[in-house]
Amino acid sequence: MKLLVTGGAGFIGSNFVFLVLTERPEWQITVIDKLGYAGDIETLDSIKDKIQFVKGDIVDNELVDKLVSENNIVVHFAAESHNDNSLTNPWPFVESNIIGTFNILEAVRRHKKRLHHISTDEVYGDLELDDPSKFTPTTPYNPSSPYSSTKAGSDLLVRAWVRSFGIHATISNCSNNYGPRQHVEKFIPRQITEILEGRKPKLYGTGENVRDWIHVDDHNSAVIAIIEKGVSGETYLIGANGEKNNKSVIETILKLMGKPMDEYEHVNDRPGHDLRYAIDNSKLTSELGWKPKYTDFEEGLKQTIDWYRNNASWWQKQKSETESKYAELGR
Ligand code: NAD
Ligand code: TDX
Repeated sequence: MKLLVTGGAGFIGSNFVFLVLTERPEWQITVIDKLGYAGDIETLDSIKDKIQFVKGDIVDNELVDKLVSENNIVVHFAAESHNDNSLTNPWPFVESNIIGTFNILEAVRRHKKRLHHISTDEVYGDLELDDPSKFTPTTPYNPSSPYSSTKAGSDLLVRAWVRSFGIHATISNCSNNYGPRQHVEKFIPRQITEILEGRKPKLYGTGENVRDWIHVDDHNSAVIAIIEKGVSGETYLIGANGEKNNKSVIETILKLMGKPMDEYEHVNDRPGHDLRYAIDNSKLTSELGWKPKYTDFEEGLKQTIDWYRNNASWWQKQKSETESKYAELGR
């Protein structure tokens, strides 16, 4: 099995590479990553002899064509991934998420390779807090932000290439990931590193917004299951029944870090802020027999906090630029 992993120097892609090297050591991995602000080559330093790394942009059609032709399956993580950034500067999202995915699809079609496309539950829009339903693979698309709409666009391209050109592709839409090596712009690492730097966590709006948290290794073990057992043309929703509101997540982080649970600030809300996401994972569990390992959120958070405590040199490079961007937005 020869895998081309796009975005493998980012959060989920790098954790995927580490997991595959442990669980499927016989698979060969080539990573393509443009090493944008969220990609860090140092993340892959300890495994650099076990993979091939190519610094490059998926918008570069010729490079994508060559790399796809040399591998059997593309596992496509590369994307601009942060909602807040998409609200200040949407163009890179259109470029990487839509044009980049188009290039990959065309190369997969030309060379008759397989694609697994990584996407998000945000393509479905949001749910009311008291809505008993969850997102399923047939929920209509209704994205809210430039980020989620470009991810929705990329999913629809994949579906069209399956139907019109018969390419061999699967899609997964996962809920919010947490774990080691996540950029400090994201909610959980931002709060952990604010506390480690002696400042208070920052809660958008009232904090009643709900996210369905899953450990990154559980997301990636589901991706391995889909690569091995998934049916071409199908969409799989990945989630681990981890619904929590943002206020309670901040309180738990404060508690685990030995701080008073009310020691956080309310900051400006995100425009168009989605209220709630929730995944029905029954297709994945029943058809592919997948189960999450991290069923205790506090335990997973504790390990994540320890990782940030022990790896300050990894995240400190990102921190001041990220916080200056937030300061301009009053967030
Ligand atoms: P990330 O921002 O940490 O990493 C993205 C990586 O892609 C970076 O290394 C970046 O340099 C690279 N990249 C971006 N544009 C590129 C381009 N044009 N060419 C080459 N490389 C490029 O993001 P992440 O959180 O690891 O997300 C990975 C994927 O998972 C994305 O597709 C995202 O939509 C999806 N996803 C994320 C979550 C989450 O909670 N973070 C949940 C569900 C789905
Ligand atoms: O400082 C903060 N305070 C805060 O209250 C930040 C950074 C966020 N928030 C809130 C906004 C969201 O309700 O926390 C929640 C999570 O925020 P993000 O980490 O920015 O994630 P979200 O917008 O939910 O999107 C994430 O999950 C789905 C990923 O960034 C996406 O790539 C993925 O598709």
